[in-house]
Amino acid sequence: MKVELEKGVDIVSDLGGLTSIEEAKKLIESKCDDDNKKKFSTIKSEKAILKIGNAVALLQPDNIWINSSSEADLQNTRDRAIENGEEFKVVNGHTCHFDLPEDQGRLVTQTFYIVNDDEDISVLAKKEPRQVSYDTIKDGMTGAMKGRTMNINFWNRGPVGAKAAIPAIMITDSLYVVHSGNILYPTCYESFDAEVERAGTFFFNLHTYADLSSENIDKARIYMDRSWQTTYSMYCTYAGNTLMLKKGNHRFHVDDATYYRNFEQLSEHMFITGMTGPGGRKTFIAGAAPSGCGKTTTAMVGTDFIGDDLAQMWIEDDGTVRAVNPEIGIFGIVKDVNREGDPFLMKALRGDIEAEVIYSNVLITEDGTPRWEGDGDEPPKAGKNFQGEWFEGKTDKDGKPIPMSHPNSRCTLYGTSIDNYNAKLANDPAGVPVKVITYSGRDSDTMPPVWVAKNADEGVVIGASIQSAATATEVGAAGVRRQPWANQPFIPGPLADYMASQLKFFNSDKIKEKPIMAGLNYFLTVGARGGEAGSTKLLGEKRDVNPWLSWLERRANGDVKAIDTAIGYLPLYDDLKAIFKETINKEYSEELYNKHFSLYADNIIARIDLQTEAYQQEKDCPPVIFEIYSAQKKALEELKAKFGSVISPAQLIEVGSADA
Ligand code: OXD
Ligand code: MN
Repeated sequence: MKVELEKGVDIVSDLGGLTSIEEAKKLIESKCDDDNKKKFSTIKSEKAILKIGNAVALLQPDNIWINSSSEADLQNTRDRAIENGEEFKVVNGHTCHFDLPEDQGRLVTQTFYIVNDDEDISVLAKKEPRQVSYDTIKDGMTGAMKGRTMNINFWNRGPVGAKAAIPAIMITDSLYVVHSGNILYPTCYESFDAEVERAGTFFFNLHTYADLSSENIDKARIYMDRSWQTTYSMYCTYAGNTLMLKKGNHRFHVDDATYYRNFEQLSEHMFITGMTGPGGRKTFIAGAAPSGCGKTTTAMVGTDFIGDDLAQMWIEDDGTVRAVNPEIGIFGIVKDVNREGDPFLMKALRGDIEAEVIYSNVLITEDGTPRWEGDGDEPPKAGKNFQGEWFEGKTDKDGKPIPMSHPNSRCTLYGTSIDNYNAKLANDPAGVPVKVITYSGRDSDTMPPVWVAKNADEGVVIGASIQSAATATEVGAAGVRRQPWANQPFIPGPLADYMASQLKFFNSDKIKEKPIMAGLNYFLTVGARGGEAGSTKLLGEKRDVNPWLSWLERRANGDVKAIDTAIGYLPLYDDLKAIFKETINKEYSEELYNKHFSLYADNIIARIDLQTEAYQQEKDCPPVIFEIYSAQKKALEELKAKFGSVISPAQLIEVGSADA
């Protein structure tokens, strides 16, 4: 069901109580010095002015600071973040910020959609009736900025002028949030009105850290009001909970694409990267992976890195699928980031090149060096982290060792600080043409490293079937969970609606060059493929990502054939052998290939059963998904009857074809 815009009370406007532009302007100006008054005069959108006025009336700051994103304002932000103690200096001119121990990831149980009566949302999301949220916001936000400065930012989700970009206003009292936003989003301060006009809307975000403390963490809330495209965040600072352009507005962008763009746009939790193939051609890949499943590392393997987290896609008039990254920076997990696996990122993080970096929740040693688990250096003996002093062997009250850094500790830096970032293309409102779509999860024992859908319907079903073990990005998450399209935490409406819009998009006649759609999995373990029982050692290495992407690059350009199987097209050994050699100079043995690409029918069938059952509970699910699941299951059962439950690539060729 289409989310109805402007339905129900707009909470900030109601609580602020202002109804005229004049009143709003007067109140805003009364909190601005001359410089900020002048800066504010650039903004003409009446809707924006009224809403900002109401935010001021609600939060009651002493002063207002307008972020024009001039060099002086960027510096002002850095300075104030240090002055107010939200950040402190570490080596290489970088800074560090600590979130509360309870606020180290997305607070999923305190994150709600504000809903009107009878409104459908994803069965996997939490909702709260509008009136309950109204009362909580009233309690938490009224006067919360007394004695503080309100910072008002105008950022864009995407390059200014891009077809799928939408502008946003972010209001916050946190300088860490402003500083992070400056690094992560393109400014649209100068062009805000034009962007609102072009996009037909803007997102509005309110954050206050309020009376922040561990004792008050129960009061933390992250609210998304889909009807008014407005977010509210309070009593927390972790960027995934506060920098609402990221996941808060991504959710609105998903709504926008699903319901309002004629099935010609998608808003995805995907990296975007380019691979250079034979003859120097460039092929762009957009790939989905759940939070904490290696998306950043995968993106940086490309020769032309564009983005590591989000993609706005659309069908261009020339029939290509285009994508822009709504962000210009990286808010990346640092755990296990080291020189071997992430050479470009490490150059920036370790100060080999000049880069602006904000660390969060890492360990800082006495000499100011940021350290984290898996950084590749000799572990330190002591330091300071978000929990206070840390020393080797420190344990919690249950005697469990406390790691030096939080598994979700992060680094925030500009894309331009990464050597292979293609700034020209990343900032181009025309986007990049996408020829490969990938979906991956964290799957230790079921799917092969790479397989390609035979058509768009099967491609959408690959996305619908992603599963992942819980990661540190969400506070309190556990177990293996379904992660449809790796976008599930951010799909506000029913999954059936989202699925229908994906099917329409990828089957659209307007697309002249259909992207290939593939599953990717580099989390298979030795134990699951006939090695030492229970071994969780990865069957491959981090660097194998390059050959998998390179094979897809060649497949998308018609250079390689494949095996036609029950689950889709699988690579041929000889092609992979050559690609491994060429890209990472690795001898790829046929034995490893057989482990990677044998189909484990029982595991795949169990996965299909689980997904079928789950989707049967969704209302109005497009029937094609069940047709595909049951056809795949039948084909796998036939293979199993013939060959047993593990079917080798040679056997797959015997019954299928190696010429697909
Ligand atoms: C992120 C996330 O921070 O997905 O990107 O949690
Ligand atoms: Mn993410």
